[in-house]
Amino acid sequence: MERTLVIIKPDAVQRGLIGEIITRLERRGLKIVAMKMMQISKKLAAKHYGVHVGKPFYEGLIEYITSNPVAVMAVEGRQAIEIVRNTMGATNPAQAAPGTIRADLALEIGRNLVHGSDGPETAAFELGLFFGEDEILSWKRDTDRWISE
Ligand code: DAT
Ligand code: MG
Repeated sequence: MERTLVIIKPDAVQRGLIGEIITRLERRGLKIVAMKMMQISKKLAAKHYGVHVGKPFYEGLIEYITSNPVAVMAVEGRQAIEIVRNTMGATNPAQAAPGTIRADLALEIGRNLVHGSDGPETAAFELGLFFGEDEILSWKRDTDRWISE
């Protein structure tokens, strides 16, 4: 089964949307295999957003993501990476499809509530940044057989 990293960003935590976002992911059938609250350090943020170094929004992005607590999760499911990205919607909420988290709950690209890894290599890298091996649980859910063939 595929695993991906989800970050419920500081704006979502401040706005009381942790439950709403988790609910949307859970209701699709994704399984949470790790979860914690944390405040991201500058060092961790720089690693996580390393691909964006030098872009005009980089400094603001680091400031924002480290400013307040976030909730981070590892979620698992068939095609979890793509499913999470599609549930989140496009990076800019103004362009996100209605029904997605970013379209339904956000207005601006710099306050887009949620992060999801964008590919298998990124997912493995990002999960490794945020979770130790022993923090990610392999557990059997009784509804699994009703969600996956
Ligand atoms: P995503 O979060 O959808 O994977 P990304 O990896 O391209 O998007 O960018 C990471 C975050 O950086 C994104 O969630 C919001 C911010 N960002 C990206 N492009 C931006 C821009 N043009 N202006 C302001 N913030 C931007
Ligand atoms: Mg990205």
